[in-house]
Amino acid sequence: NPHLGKHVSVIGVPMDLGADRRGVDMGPSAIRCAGLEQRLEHLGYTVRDEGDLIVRRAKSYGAAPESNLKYLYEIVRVNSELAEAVAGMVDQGRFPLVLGGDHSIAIGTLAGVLRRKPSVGVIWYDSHGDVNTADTSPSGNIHGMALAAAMGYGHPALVGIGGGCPSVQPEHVAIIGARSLDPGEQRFLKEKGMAVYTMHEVDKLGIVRVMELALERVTRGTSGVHVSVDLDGLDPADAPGVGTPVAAGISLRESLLAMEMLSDAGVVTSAEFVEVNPALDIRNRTALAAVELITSLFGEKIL
Ligand code: HAR
Ligand code: MN
Ligand code: MN
Ligand code: MN
Repeated sequence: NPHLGKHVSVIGVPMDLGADRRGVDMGPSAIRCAGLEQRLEHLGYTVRDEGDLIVRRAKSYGAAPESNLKYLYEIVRVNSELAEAVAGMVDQGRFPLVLGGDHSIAIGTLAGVLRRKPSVGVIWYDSHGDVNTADTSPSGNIHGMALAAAMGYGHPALVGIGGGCPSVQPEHVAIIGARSLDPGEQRFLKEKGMAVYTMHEVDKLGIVRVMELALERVTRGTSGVHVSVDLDGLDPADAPGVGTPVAAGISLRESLLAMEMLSDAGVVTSAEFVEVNPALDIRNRTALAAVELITSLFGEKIL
């Protein structure tokens, strides 16, 4: 898989403030524990583990007295560091592989990527849309606002992460697996004309057709594709260790096929795997699923 390059940089972001729920901060450790580095090396990649960013996790940190956004300023600080780190990896010709942590870290990953590739396509694999803003969010949890922020919508501190980098364009995004969208999110998605492959489309068309359509969408007019996998996109039977499970999701089998199709397309330039919560998991099953998805994305073949 020459498109991915031979060199991968792994960075962990033990962030749980965006979910306002403990445990998801252990995600990077659980994914490493599940054998990530060895599996990638076995595929012929040179892996550099850049370690974890530091997240100051205390009730008092990062509160935003002027809004309902929980832990806003600590989330902004960590994501700014992440954007810096990811941009550096791109500069060095290394593939950025980001391990979460809650999904709020996608803001930093995408800011870093966008600074170097101003028109990147985005696959958002998730049971949620994550297109809330402070005005529409029912929870104030920033992980439910990550995609909107990356597109330039929401609190200026979130939108400004990465120092005025370009925004993700609505026509360059494909959301896959959606089955829990808030009313404000439904309005946002329709208004922006976004490509949302909900479970209705996954069931009706099948994952193969959905991935073909999604790939068409994210590769037209873009110079690379970022793959953002929220493990709650999978069915809770296959990925029980997530903070906000939603029933009737995409199976692990379908998800592996989706990753294989992304790999075969040869367009993926960065990726992140988020929302693994070992405190809620069963024998690290969700982290193991994440590693299987990652190796499939990196071109692993059965035969
Ligand atoms: N839509 C809800 C909110 O914004 C729940 C979103 C949270 N869950 C996630 N995101 N894991 O994908 O509060
Ligand atoms: Mn998400
Ligand atoms: Mn989700
Ligand atoms: Mn364009």
